[in-house]
This record gives sequence, C-alpha cells and structure tokens, in this order.
Amino acid sequence: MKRIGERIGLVLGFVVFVALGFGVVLPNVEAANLYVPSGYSTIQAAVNAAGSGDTITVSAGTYTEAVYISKGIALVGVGTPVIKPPSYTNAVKFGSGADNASISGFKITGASSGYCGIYCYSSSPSITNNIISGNSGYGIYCYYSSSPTITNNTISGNSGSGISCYYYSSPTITNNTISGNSGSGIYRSSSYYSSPTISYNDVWNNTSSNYYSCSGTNEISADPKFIGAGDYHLQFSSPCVDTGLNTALGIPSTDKDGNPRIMNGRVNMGAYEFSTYITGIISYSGTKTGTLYYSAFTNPQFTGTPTAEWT
Ligand SMILES: [Ca+2]
Repeated sequence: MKRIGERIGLVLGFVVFVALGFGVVLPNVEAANLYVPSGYSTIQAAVNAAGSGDTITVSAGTYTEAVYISKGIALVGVGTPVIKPPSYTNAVKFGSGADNASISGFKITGASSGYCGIYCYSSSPSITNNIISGNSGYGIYCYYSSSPTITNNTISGNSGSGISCYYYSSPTITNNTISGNSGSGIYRSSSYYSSPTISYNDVWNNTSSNYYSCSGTNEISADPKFIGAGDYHLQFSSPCVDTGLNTALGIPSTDKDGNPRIMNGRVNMGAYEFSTYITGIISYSGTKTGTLYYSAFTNPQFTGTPTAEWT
C-alpha cells in the first residue's frame, strides 16, 4: 500500500507539475480578434479586454470617446468609423507599452484646443490610412521619446500643427498629405533632439509654416485637390496621385477604403488610392491590361464617368 501511495503521490505531483508548467510555459499566445460594436460597445472596452497581438476591428459609426492604448494591439477601422472625443481629452492617446500598436482606417476629429487627434507619449505606434481633421488642437503630437511611423494619412484642417515633434521624438513621416492646418504642417521643436525623417509628403498651405525647424526629401507642396466638402478623396488631377513611395516604412496593403494601396504602379499620397466621384472622362489611347477599379456613378443613367486607376 505504501508503494501504491507513493506512486499516486508521484502521479499527482507530476500532474501538478505539468499543470503548473502549462500555466507558466504555455501562455495563451493566439492572437484574438475583437469587434466593435458587435462584441464591445466602445473602442475602449475592447482595448481593455485585448492583449498584445490582438486585433480590434471597428465598424462604421461615430464613437464619442477618448481611447487610451498602452499595449501592442492593432486598431483597424472598416467603413468610416469616426473617433470624436469628449471635451478636453485627446481622441487617441498611445502610452508606454504601445510601441507595437497600430491604428488605421479611422477619421479622428473634434479634439478640443490644446488636445490632440493622436497623442503619442513615450510610444512609437504605426499610424496609417487615417483622416485626421477638424481638431481644434493638434493633429498628431509626438512627445517624450515617441517615434511613430506615420504613413499615408490625410492631416488637414486642424487648428494646431499637423504633426508635432517634441523631446527626443523622431517619427518617420511618409506619403501623407498635410494641408490647411492653422499651425505648422510639420513642427519640430528645436530643443531636445527630435529628428523626424520626412519624405514623399504633400505639405501645403499650412498657416504658420509648412515646415518648422525641419525639412524633407522628395516632398511636394501643392494643392492636393481633394474632392471637397469634407471628402478627402483625391481628384483625378491631384498631384498626390502616383507620387508616393511604394517602399515607405509601414505602408499598408490596402487604402482607407480597403482597395489595393498601390494602384497604377505607384502609391498615392494621403489615405486614399483613388477617387470615388466622377470628375471627368476616361480617355486612353492604346491597350492596357489589368483590373480597372472605378467608382459608383453619381446616378444610374451614366451621365458622368468614373475616375479610375489601373492596377
Ligand atoms: Ca496610385
């Protein structure tokens, strides 16, 4: 009986050892997908429930909330989700721990004066395919060793600067349109060693200056020719069509509409790869193969013609 008892004890011990081992050695590493609003009514509720590596997909709607992220999650907007914060808060704040986080596909608007559309504090997330407009404060604000990757966003009509870099913050800024902001387009604090890498952006018509204490390479400064009336799709004649950098750091696979990010052989600047409204007549003399992406017509009688790009 003693031997049996010892064996049972050994077996139990082994089971306990294995169970503990599983608990310690094999944490839940499978990335989860969380959905707003079907699974969680607010973005922040999903963020709170998510772990690093998880993806939160947010459907169209206006989300009146401030979002705080301090872990490596992907926040993906599908359709046109709008984040509009309550007064005197940042719309989206990335804090320490969010270096591997990302946000794409959102419209971020309505932050109060002195607050930000996106505020990075000691964090370096990836920010792509967003419309950041109509904030009474700043567009994207990088502070305290924050060096996010800022690629293919449209940053327009904010009362502060489009992108600000303070205190050891060196974002990589590529393929964005940054126009019509009341501060500077891109502002670099001349103290505390911020050193942004700036290329292939259209920085135009920002009130204080297009660049403050910084400069870029392969930049343009021209009217991006948005469709207008709050629609930041590009007209077919926009100088931002086919003038971006295909190999930009953090370039996504799709644009804000979910279309291929690189069309007509070269990526556009801004959040959109092609227009969705009719602006003229397609004419092309010659033969071209590939897929023609085109917009909906403004009416079913085909009185207009779609803008289009070839892949
Ligand atoms: Ca293109």
